[in-house]
Amino acid sequence: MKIVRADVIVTCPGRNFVTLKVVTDEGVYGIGDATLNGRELAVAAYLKEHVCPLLIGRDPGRIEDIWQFLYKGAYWRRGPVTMTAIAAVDMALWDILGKVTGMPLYKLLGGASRDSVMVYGHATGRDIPEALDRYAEHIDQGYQAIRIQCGVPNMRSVYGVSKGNGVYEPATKGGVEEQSWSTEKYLDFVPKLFEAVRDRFGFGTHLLHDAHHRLTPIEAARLGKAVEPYRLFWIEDPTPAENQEGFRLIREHTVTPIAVGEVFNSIWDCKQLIEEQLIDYIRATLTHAGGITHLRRIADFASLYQVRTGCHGASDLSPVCMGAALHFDLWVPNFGVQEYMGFPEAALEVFPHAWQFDRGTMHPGDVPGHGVDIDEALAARYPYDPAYLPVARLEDGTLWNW
Ligand code: CS2
Ligand code: MG
Repeated sequence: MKIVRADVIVTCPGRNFVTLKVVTDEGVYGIGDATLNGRELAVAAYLKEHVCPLLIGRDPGRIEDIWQFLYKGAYWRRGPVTMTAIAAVDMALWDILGKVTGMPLYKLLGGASRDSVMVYGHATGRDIPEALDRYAEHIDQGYQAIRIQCGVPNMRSVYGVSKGNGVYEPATKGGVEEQSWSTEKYLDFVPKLFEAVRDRFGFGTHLLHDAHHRLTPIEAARLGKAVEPYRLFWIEDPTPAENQEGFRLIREHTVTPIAVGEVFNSIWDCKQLIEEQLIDYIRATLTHAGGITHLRRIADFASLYQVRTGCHGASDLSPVCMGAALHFDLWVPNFGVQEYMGFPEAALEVFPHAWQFDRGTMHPGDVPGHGVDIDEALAARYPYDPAYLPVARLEDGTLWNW
């Protein structure tokens, strides 16, 4: 079997997605997600100009060799664009292998380690009452794990709160939105949010929260310590993780669990965090961390240190990633939780999928491969529509971490 075509499909059914389709001489094809929110065309060009031509004629079954060829062969290793492009190829090749063998991806990896995958939903509100109402709705839908994000009094804008009733989407069209941020106002407020959740709903659900890189290590330590009575499942991205040893300071002060990694693209971004057990969950994804071939290396390394997976699953990772991630989650022995933000209706139509949602858990289905396809004719009706992630500024104007 040989690869005869590799096409990059850019579409915007409710939001932008980039998909790679790899076609073999026997007509079998596989698809992979190559979406990098706000930098979609960089990955599309990397694939079109520098990767797809090098795939033609290769045996799609040599997944590992192609991964190593694209990683080492680039010379300029790592980085979100390179690793997202490699991930898309990898996902497509594993999809082909499943179709050729007639096996769902999770069985190719080693079979199911659980019956279904626990996912967490997103309760957001402009204030505590509204956020609590959304939290209640998620409990009614059967979610066992719920992330809560809320507006902060006297702060003009805030991370993670849906602008309407639809799926949370941070990227904005027509330019870069400038949001403001005050750590002081946030740290004064957010413990009250968690107290309100526990007062109204008790401790029967896993409570998650995303600090989205906004704090310094000592501020993160202060927050972790302050919220220990509310027993969070995790605080996510408490501080930027370029300086992995900074997390030692957080660990010295608090037992609140930490999740990091959605912006990571290789094992090197999290090696110290894992081997020093500075985190409890690794959030790296199939799409941005080199696909199944690399993410399972990260997960296996993490399992040596009792660090569990908590894959990123925002709506800006495509339904292709969602489907493949559910296979990965069903297999991976050190599974923690899977994020599930949902998708615009148009996206679910462009990407037919086998996965099922059932009261806070999901299953990838048992069709061969990862179980997600792309309707190219429908995708062509949604042209790329440039959109950028916001930036955050402190109230004195300093450019901060969004
Ligand atoms: C967030 C994301 O889901 C999360 O944990 O951090 O919504 C993130 O802001 C987006 O994926 C960025 O594109
Ligand atoms: Mg996050």
